[in-house]
Amino acid sequence: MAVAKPSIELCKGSNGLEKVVLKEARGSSIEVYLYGAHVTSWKNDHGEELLFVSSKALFKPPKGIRGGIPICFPQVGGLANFEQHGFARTRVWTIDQNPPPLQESNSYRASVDLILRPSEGDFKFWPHSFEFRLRVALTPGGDIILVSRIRNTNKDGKPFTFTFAFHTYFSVSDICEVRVEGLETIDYFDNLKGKERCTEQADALTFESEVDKTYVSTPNKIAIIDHEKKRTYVMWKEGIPDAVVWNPWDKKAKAIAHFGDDEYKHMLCVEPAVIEDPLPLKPGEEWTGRLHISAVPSSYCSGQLDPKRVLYG
Ligand code: TA6
Repeated sequence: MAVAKPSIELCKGSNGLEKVVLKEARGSSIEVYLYGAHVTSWKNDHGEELLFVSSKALFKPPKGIRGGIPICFPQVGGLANFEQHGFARTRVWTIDQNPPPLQESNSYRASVDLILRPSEGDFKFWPHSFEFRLRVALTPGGDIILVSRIRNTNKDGKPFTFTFAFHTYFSVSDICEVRVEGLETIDYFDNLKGKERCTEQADALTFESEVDKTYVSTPNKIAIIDHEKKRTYVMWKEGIPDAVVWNPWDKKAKAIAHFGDDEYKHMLCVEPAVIEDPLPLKPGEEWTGRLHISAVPSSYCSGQLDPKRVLYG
């Protein structure tokens, strides 16, 4: 339902978990849970859901929520003493009432700032102090903007390195009718072939089987075209060099927790990430990574809309 002016509301979501709901005047909205600073909904002016969240998603600590935009930090992937994709997505963040000013070229009226600092228990996993600030914003036109700021606050002078991802699950009508533009000719590690390094030969990514690829040093603009819905997601990223493209397909879908067997048909992960070169921070240093996604109508069929115009126009 459209609201007269933007609104920002803290309320209870699934299982009584707290969430912040951002609404814009024309009807678009975003929902972000304090648990994991996890965006679980991004709707356009018509109330259509643009992110995929599994019907089997558990909104219940200590597991992560399957879908939306999980925050992967301090590491992407799995290490022995670590939860898969790090612990940021399974911690309760707090609202940052007084965030440091953020240089922002975009204009928006509805936003919330969240912050995560490690607990005593986290030092077992990762012996470093940090402040992770996440801004979630909704523009008047219905775009979503996420800005991550990670600062090393170690008092012992120790630097640290981290890997990171906005593990974004896009909702698509039919994975077989989806193209991704902007990654052609880019090198990638094929996570299904022992991270073998390859170069993307196709002039656009299309999908007919499981894919799990980490594209490295990618362009900052990537387009995900949902042919059936005539919708293109245009992703701009800054300070985030890599991007993971993942769909589990049918066999892996059955093996994944909190994921419906057929749900792979209606989702695609395109995840802006810092993976190839873990990012070093000395005490006092801060990294900023920005992600801006818009969902635009696209009459892309048999080359009518040239997605390159979307990317480079
Ligand atoms: O980003 C792709 C990936 O690493 C896949 O290999 C798969 O593990 C996926 O993430 C899901 O991870 P999750 O921890 O959310 O189940």
